[in-house]
Amino acid sequence: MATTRASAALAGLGVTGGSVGLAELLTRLAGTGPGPVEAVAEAFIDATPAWLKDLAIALFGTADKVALGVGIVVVMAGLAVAAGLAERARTVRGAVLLAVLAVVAAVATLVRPDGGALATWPVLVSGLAGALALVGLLRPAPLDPARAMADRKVLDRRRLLLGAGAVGGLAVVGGSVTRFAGGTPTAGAAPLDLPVPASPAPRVPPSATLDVPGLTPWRTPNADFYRIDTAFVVPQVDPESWTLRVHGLVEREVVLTLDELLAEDLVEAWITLCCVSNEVGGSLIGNARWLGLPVRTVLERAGVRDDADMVLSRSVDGFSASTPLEVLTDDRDALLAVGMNGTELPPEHGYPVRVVVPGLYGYVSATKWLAELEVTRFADRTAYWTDRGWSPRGPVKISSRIDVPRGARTLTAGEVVVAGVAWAQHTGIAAVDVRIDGGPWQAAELADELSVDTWRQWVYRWDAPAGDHSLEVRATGHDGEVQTEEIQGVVPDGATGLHRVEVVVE
Ligand SMILES: Nc1nc2c(c(=O)[nH]1)N[C@H]1C(S)=C(S)[C@@H](COP(=O)(O)O)O[C@H]1N2
Ligand SMILES: [Mo]
Repeated sequence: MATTRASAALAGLGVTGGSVGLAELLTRLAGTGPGPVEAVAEAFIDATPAWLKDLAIALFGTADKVALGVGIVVVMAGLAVAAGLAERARTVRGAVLLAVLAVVAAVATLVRPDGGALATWPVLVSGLAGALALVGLLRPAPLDPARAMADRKVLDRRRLLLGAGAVGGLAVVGGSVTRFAGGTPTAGAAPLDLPVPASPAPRVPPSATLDVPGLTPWRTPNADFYRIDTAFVVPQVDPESWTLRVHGLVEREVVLTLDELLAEDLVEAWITLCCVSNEVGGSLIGNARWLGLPVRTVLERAGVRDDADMVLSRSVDGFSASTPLEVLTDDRDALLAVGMNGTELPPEHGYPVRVVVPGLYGYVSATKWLAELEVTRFADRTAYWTDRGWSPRGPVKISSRIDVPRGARTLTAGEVVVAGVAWAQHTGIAAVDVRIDGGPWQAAELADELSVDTWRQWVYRWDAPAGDHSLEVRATGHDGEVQTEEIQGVVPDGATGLHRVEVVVE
């Protein structure tokens, strides 16, 4: 009895799913490093050039990882079906395809910063098992009628294998779906005994916030803080064994444990962090109260040599950021942060220690899951995103956003409250203006400025006549810089242009 195409496809799916499931299970049991799914996803992310990252974030926003997860499942399912069909067409052909996939996953595991040669055996063993199972399952039935009895046994064995494979496949799909749908695991972030700051952040006076419904809150709660990173699975860092190594162009290497860091005089500061991939009017920005040790303290201790002009911060998962030395040694609150809004860092925001630097986009400063600071030179080292087409330096560009009214709304004629936020980190916002239908710029009212490192809320009360209208906003910094109208995309160093909202007034 020849196998039908449908059951060959099913066998491919079952065997592939089962062997991925086995590899994940063995990896977890052995504790050797990343599983194959994570390794392949992260290798894919690492191969992502600026335009593709840009597209993924534009299409999926902070759900980019869910999209990648779904994409991987779909591609794997396609390859699994192909392996089943190939095996049916010709014995061993599908098995070779599975073996090649296993080798690809093994290479991805090999090159991961948390992987290595030892971490590859689960995927290789499972790949081999899958390949053998596929051959066994789809082996053509013998033509010899004298072996009818044996045939029955073969069929039973096939059914058994198919069942096992299908269960494995379901387990993988189920596990993946719950993982992607449930977001990232938050286990493992042991609460830290955060000290009282030696230099506390200022209290936020009521005058620093505006009471406008729909306006973004001045302080972004941790749970609402945007998340952007290359980690398909959130790195779990053990606070007990965590160290920061400061090396490179220094007089003496410094190694700091978490206890040592927490015993220092810590500084608390309000800092607005934003992503270079934030489109004009976008939401990849948040404001939090960070607690940490000034980066300059550890740099002073290490003794930076005169020929250095950059610090490359590296994470445990292979990300890196190039930060100009001068912004880490001047008097701004560039922090090795351990606290965010009064608690330890959430796992997805870099637990236990990350960098936060006022005035720079995250990709050149805000390394999460920090592992080391290499004091170096822009001429000698390049950072993660620089290697993928982004600028080596990324000072934040002055910008502003309209939060209310939201676009495409129908409003009632009369007073309409227009409000939003504006930012120019480490320069500060001096003025915000609003323009209706391309007319003259009109001054908006500003909430008080708590720090030049944070965004500022603004409001403009508009006497709205009936009709279709466009609202635009523009910010001016304390240095006199006026937000440009010139439109530029996010690559290579941040978007420019004005945020515009279209409304209908009746
Ligand atoms: N380890 C690591 N740190 C990282 C990144 C990353 O991919 N890996 N992304 C950076 C980027 S591009 C930004 S915008 C900020 C975002 O920080 P958040 O996720 O806490 O908002 O983290 C930065 N730090
Ligand atoms: Mo970013």
